[in-house]
Amino acid sequence: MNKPLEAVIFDLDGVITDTAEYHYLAWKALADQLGIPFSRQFNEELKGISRMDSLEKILTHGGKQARFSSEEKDQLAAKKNEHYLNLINRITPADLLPGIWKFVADINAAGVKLGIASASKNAMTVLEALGIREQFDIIVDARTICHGKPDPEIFITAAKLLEAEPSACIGIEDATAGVEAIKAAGMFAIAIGPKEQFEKADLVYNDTSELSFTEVAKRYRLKE
Ligand code: B16
Ligand code: MG
Repeated sequence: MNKPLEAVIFDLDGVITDTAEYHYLAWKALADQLGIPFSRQFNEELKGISRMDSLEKILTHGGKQARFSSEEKDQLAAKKNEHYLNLINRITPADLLPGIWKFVADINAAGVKLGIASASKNAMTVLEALGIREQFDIIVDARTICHGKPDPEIFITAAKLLEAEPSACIGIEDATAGVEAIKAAGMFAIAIGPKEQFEKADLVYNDTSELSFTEVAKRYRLKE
């Protein structure tokens, strides 16, 4: 039997809202301009990965990593971010993924703490546009950490700020790198997405509409 649950720590993009699609569109536009093939399948490798690491992966994928100076890479990343900011400008509370508002409210009602662990430097803007920022006790984003997912730093930092034991926390992610980070932090991992992609997760749901706090708390409690 596990310790009493102290906190639930959410990834943002792809779990709370579908900004993952906007990241895809913005990277695809940049890759098209650079003449680099960019598929949805390749995009999966970028989920949860920081902006600069994503750019490096795209350039390497296209065999163009040595073509740009570090200033030029900064400009390419800034261009992608400008496009992304234009896309997220249209976000409203209606863009919360199905079931998320109730799931978060049920966690709050149970007296369990809530945190965000997002690799995005735009996390605060997105949470505010969704009208859900106030529901979270703490927000850790890419600006406050040194190592990106799959390093556990972001989840460990979130647990520390919440004054919770990592082993008494649940982390929720839509990215393979994110689930790896949660497990490396010593937490119970819930993945959102296809089961075959998330062998390391403790629980996998196809989409957020399946999240039920009663069920999740039960599965967490029973985990060895
Ligand atoms: P930004 P998450 C991650 O957010 C995204 O999954 C990833 O695709 C993106 O490259 C990264 O944030 C950086 O985002 O360019 O806005 O700083 O899923 O960890 O909430
Ligand atoms: Mg994500």
